[in-house]
Amino acid sequence: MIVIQYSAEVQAAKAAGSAIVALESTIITHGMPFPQNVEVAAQVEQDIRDAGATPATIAVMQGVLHVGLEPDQLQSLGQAKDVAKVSRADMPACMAMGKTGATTVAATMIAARLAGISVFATGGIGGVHKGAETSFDISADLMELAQTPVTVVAAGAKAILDIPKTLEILETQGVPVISYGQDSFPAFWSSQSDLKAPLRMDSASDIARAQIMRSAMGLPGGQLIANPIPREAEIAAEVLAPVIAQAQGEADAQGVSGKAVTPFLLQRIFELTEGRSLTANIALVRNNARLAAEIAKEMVALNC
Ligand code: PSU
Ligand code: MN
Repeated sequence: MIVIQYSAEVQAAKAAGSAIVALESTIITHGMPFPQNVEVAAQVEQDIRDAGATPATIAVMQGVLHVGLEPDQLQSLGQAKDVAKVSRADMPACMAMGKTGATTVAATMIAARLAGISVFATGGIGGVHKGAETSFDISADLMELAQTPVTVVAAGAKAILDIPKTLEILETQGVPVISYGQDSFPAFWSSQSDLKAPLRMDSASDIARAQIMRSAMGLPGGQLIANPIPREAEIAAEVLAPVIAQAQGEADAQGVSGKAVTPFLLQRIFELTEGRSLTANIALVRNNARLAAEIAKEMVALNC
């Protein structure tokens, strides 16, 4: 039997049937350095509360699936060393063996579904890595979107990924990819890319209706909402391209592979941009949290 440990506020929100937004924990343990990781995680939770919803940060701690972390739990996770990064393949093993693991987008979606939460905010999703034609490195996040009914709000996908191939896999898997408020698919640190998103929506209520329609038609899976970074926080694609190329070159030269690739690239880009990438990352996660809260409130309104 799965024991889910809810935080006090998530427990109360579930009892009241009010809006809840799931948050992942890999971004805390592998995506940002301490202490900014804990500060940002707490800030993002507060943004969701300020928008009228309840945050549920998800992680496995000593084998227990936590949906919503108390402040001291968030602190200890943010400082813990050698926390595993758990995705669909490793989450059950992590729980069965009583270990601690930070959840990726895929694992967070699985936990959200188990907890009855249908909206989730993050920074960027995993995708198809550059060179995937030889490495076969394609994130399990993409297949999760095809099978687990959770709407995921992200700022598009990072330019460390092969974005055209990422969009192709999502299309093949039947995942709706919806840009919010613009035609182009946003590129994480930059609000625009030269790729058009397959779908565009301009309101949280349309996004909520589309997810509900998908489920009503018996189609499994969620939706990817690509929410552009606020203009004032973006970094131009031309500035980032050489930085990404350098980080990718170092990863290849050092033989970094598998699940270590994304954290390695993020860390190197942080260093090479002297922290600017992190400032942008924080702005876009907060922006995604606010939109996710609006979608979650619309879902509650439509479902009753
Ligand atoms: N992309 C980011 N920041 C992140 C991640 C992805 O811009 O922190 C994390 C997310 O948790 C995502 C995971 O689900 O990396 C994808 O890892 P992989 O490519 O190994 O599936
Ligand atoms: Mn991978």
